[in-house]
Amino acid sequence: MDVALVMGSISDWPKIKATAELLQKLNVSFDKHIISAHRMPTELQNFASKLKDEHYKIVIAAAGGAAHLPGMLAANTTLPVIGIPVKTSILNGMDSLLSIVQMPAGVPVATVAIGDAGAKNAAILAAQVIALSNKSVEKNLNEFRRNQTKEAIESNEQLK
Ligand code: RP5
Repeated sequence: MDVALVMGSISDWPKIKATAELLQKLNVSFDKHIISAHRMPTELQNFASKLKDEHYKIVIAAAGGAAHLPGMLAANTTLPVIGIPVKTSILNGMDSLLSIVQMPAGVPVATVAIGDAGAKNAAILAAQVIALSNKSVEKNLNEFRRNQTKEAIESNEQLK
């Protein structure tokens, strides 16, 4: 698998289904895991330390609230980690965003936006990394961009 798509809880899954759908559309290989930073700390460390041996190339990690999952995965691997701040009901995901983005120097997490745009951009960003060494994913990404541009141009029609 190229991408490990990790979430902190099954409650995150509906909010990042768009990530999985877009990875699938771009033909990026991935698998899904639930690993809670707080409820499964030992499992998290074991999982992160084996990622390279299992030939993953990049990690996408989604978490909400005190969202320590992306940062703790990043602390235990040198694979690039993309963090998705899950929108929470109490603080609207600002808690998740600040928990994920404000990493100490030395352990980066590439943090995307809260909500659907972030969920989709995580997949696209991961695909862009994979495309550096995968011509077929590069082709799919170029086609995705072309379609997106075409749809935006065509949306002018709706103003008429
Ligand atoms: C985080 O706590 C998860 O990523 C989730 O967004 C949040 C709430 O988890 P549940 O209580 O719904 O399992 O670890």
